[in-house]
This record gives sequence, C-alpha cells and structure tokens, in this order.
Amino acid sequence: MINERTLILVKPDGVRRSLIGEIIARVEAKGYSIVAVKMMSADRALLTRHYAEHEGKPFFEPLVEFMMSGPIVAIVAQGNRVIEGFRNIAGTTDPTLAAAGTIRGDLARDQGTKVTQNLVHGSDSPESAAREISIFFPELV
Ligand code: IDP
Ligand code: MG
Repeated sequence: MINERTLILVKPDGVRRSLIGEIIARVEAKGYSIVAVKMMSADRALLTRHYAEHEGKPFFEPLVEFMMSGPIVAIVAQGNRVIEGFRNIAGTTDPTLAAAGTIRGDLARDQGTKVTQNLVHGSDSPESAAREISIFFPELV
C-alpha cells in the first residue's frame, strides 16, 4: 500500500538520551514521511491497550512501568511498506543482537533490567498499525 502508515514510539530511554531527533532523522533519511508527532506521558490504561498482546507475560508489568517512567514521543510515519521498513531500521528486539546500522543495534545495549530497553516501538502488521494509531492518535482516524 503506497500510503501505508505505522506507529512509532520513541520510548522513555530514547527521550532521556536525547535521541528523538536522531530517530526521526533515520526515518526521514530512509525516505518515509512523518505525518504526526506527539510528545506525551502514557498512562497505564493506554499502555495496557497498546501492549494487550503481552498481558500475562513476565515482562508485562516492568514494560508498563518502564513506559510510564518518562515522556514518550508518538509518531505516525507513512510510505510504501513503512511497517516492514521501520521494523528493519529499528532492528531486532534484543539490542545486543540487533544488527549494526539499526537504531537498536547502533544506539542501545542491554541494561540488565527486567524489561528490554530498546529505544523504539514499531507496529508489526497493518492490523497492529491501524489499532495502535487509533490508540495514540484518535484524531487521525
Ligand atoms: P518489539 O518491540 O520488537 O515488537 P515485542 O515482542 O512486541 O518486541 O515486545 C514489546 C517490548 O517488550 C519490547 O520492545 C521490549 O521492550 C520488551 N520485551 C519483549 N520481550 C522481552 C523479554 O523477553 N524480556 C524483557 N523485555 C522484553
Ligand atoms: Mg511488538
């Protein structure tokens, strides 16, 4: 889909480390369009909706606590195959194993915490993207 959209989050570790610009720059340099940006503090209710698929997993509560530990930046990016493309430039979940050249591979490492701190979230399918964009940007839907 030419106008495919994805939800990107700069997680609290990315904001704390002043990597908002670096992360947005990588998305733009790849050629995707930024169509919405919002800095916000996510509450438990919003994060429980966003991470519904992970409820019950051992890292769920640490994940919610981490995501509430500071402001985040929610971004909608657009372009042909942006969902797959952003996941590729973000790198794999574990930053120790994420390939060099990716956001997680270049800029994150294992911090020894219960939840993996890996700077960014990116939607993993068209269904997830639509659901997640409606959670963070109800005004866009
Ligand atoms: P993703 O962000 O690469 O899509 P998911 O499996 O959707 O990875 O997990 C959501 C987030 O939960 C991850 O980005 C990471 O912060 C955290 N997480 C995932 N799996 C683990 C784990 O096994 N241990 C600790 N934290 C995890
Ligand atoms: Mg995921």
